[in-house]
Amino acid sequence: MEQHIPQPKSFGPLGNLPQLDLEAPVQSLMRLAEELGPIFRLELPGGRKELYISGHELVEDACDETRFDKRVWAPLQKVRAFTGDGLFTSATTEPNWQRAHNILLPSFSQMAMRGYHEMMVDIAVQLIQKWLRLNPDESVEVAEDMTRLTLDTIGLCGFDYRFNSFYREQSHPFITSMTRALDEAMGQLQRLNIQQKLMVVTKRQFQHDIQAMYALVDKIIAERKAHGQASGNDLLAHMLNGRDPETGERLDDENIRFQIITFLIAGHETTSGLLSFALYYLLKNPDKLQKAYEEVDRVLVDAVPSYTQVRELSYIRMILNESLRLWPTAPAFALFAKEDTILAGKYPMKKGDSVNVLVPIVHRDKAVWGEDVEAFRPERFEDISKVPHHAFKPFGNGQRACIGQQFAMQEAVLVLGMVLKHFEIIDHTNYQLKVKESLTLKPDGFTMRVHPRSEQGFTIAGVDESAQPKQAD
Ligand code: FDE
Repeated sequence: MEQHIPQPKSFGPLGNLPQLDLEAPVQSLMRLAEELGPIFRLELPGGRKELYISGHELVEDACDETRFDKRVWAPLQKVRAFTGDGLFTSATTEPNWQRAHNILLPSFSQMAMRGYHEMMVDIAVQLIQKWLRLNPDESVEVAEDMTRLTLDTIGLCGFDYRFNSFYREQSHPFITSMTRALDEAMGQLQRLNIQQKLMVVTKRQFQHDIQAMYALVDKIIAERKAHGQASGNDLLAHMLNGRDPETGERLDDENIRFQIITFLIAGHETTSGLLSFALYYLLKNPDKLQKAYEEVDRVLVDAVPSYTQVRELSYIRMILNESLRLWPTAPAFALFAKEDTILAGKYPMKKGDSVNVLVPIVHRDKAVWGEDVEAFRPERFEDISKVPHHAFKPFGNGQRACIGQQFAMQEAVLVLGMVLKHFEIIDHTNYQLKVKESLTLKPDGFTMRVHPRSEQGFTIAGVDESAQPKQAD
């Protein structure tokens, strides 16, 4: 029998727009879900109707890849202006999605992570050194420094390019353009068509930012080609040399440009938010912080961690998973029905109809996670076989799930481990969580203090020395 789908009161041509806080749309959707339940509908300007789901049964059914596929939903459509048919913003049926997926999958396997380790350490050491040099009364802007770190990491591991963010007060010009373009893409979503047409200056800026991003990326590609394509073992080398094992085809230069921009966007905001939330939760949960200190002191016995040691930091990994449960930094994804179907045996959907998954609410479904969903309890992830994976989707779903998942986790475990090894972290402002939204989520205005934990073994000089590559070539 057809079921009723709740919808809040709507306001003429604006529809339900007044119910959305434009600065924090995901958090308004979360509140609506708490009010209206696991499925609800909104009407947005321009006749757009959107369905939002957040109950584990509905989400599990919509994650059935035989009946549903990823929809490049409205925000991603806007981002396409500069990421084209790159992995994130292409439909599964576009030829370049499968091609790039096949070519790039090996670069993101767990095995490939060993190859990135030295580069990840290189950047992590820069963060540690910066913090070691702070005076005791200075504080750290957590999300800002984590963004420096994650951007530099994907730049170095991906393209052998150094953004050198720790040596700049202002963002690298590429990031200024990228951030402004992302903001503009999100802004366009909320404007009516007529408003959009009038925003001449904004449109010109948008075009300028896109061209600036292309220019840097095209230069990186051209330089690599000039040095012989085979050089390097990073993502760019794989993009230039790789052939689709199914068809033998390569990626063309335009698509490589889109992929590079995609990885720079996808690979830094999300991971930086993850690290920031994890630090926030540790500050607010001293018993978990204590457990984490014990683990890093036991496992990280050298000044600089080895790849194997990072793999052994299992409690740190649980902390990161629990942070992703409470605040999945990529908070929503969309799916469409490939044929007419009935969602969870209750809600008829026509071919092409879609649903938006509200991940932070799925992650708070008491039916699967228990009554204490708001509690930060990394122990939920202790026994991997007991994790309700169908209700844990911080990396999206199926073949369209995050290709960078291992990369992000490897990097985040390494960095959080090193931070805790070196510093006592201090909540000197008694920070109250405020979540800032762009395409991703992060704690807004979050600062903390860091005090070096020990003099011996990991002074700046010690870090410096062991961070040098073992052999120079
Ligand atoms: C993807 C992704 C996703 C899905 C989305 C949709 O569905 O729409 C998600 C949810 C995610 N991702 C999430 C995340 C989180 C974190 C921390 C991350 N992520 C990270 C990273 C890093 C890197 C490099 C990346 N990431 C990347 C990526 C890509 C490329 C993609 C697309 C894929 C396909 O194929 O589709 C993603 N990622 Fe992520």
